Amino acid sequence: MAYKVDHEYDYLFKIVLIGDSGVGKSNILSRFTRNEFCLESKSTIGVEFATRTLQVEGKTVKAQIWDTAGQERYRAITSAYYRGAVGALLVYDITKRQTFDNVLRWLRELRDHADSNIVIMMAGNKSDLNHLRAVSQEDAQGLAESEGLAFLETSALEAINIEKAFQTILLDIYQIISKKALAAQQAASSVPQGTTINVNNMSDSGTKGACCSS
Ligand SMILES: Nc1nc2c(ncn2[C@@H]2O[C@H](COP(=O)(O)OP(=O)(O)O)[C@@H](O)[C@H]2O)c(=O)[nH]1
Ligand SMILES: [Mg+2]
Repeated sequence: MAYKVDHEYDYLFKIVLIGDSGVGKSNILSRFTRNEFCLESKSTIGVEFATRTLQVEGKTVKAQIWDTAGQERYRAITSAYYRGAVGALLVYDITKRQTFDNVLRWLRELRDHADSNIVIMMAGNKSDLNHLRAVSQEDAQGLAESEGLAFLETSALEAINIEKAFQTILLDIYQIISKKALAAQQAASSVPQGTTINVNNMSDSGTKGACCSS
């Protein structure tokens, strides 16, 4: 979802939270949108998404961040969850190796269900529990590089890098979108006004008459 509207905000970006159950997705969301943290583990928070409006490169951007509501436990995330998402925060727990090993599974899930241009940030959460660390920064950095992901370690508990993680995703999305808008503008202005483009002449394309009649 990347709509441009007139009031309230310039852009609305849908971002999805993914990763194994218990890694801290819901607390990352509550930290970012309400500056709250909850030590008790509640599998289902119940909200589908929460929003926060912030400035990105002088534009007002409304981030609409979707939480799984516990569905990841049952591998029951539906494609509706991913539909229209322009960003993803893929979270693992630095104290649980299995949650890091599953990052590749979540990436496959994204490739199957989400837009191929989706901006992905991998977050190694619970960085406050360094004494229990089971995933090194080097391993994570290596995976991020080979998969072309941005990467940060975060702590929802201590509010470390939560802002930065979302700011980075939103900035990347904004830059992709403004580049696209610029390219579209340039393409439009490079066609002299009043020129007729006859689609039916493009007979080799295999799309003759598919969308236009002359
Ligand atoms: N120490 C620590 N615990 C965290 C952090 N983030 C979440 N937790 C705890 O991890 C558990 C699971 O968090 P939750 O947000 O429900 O994970 P979710 O299943 O991915 O949504 C809860 O007990 C949280 O309090 C963090 O950054 N540091
Ligand atoms: Mg949750």
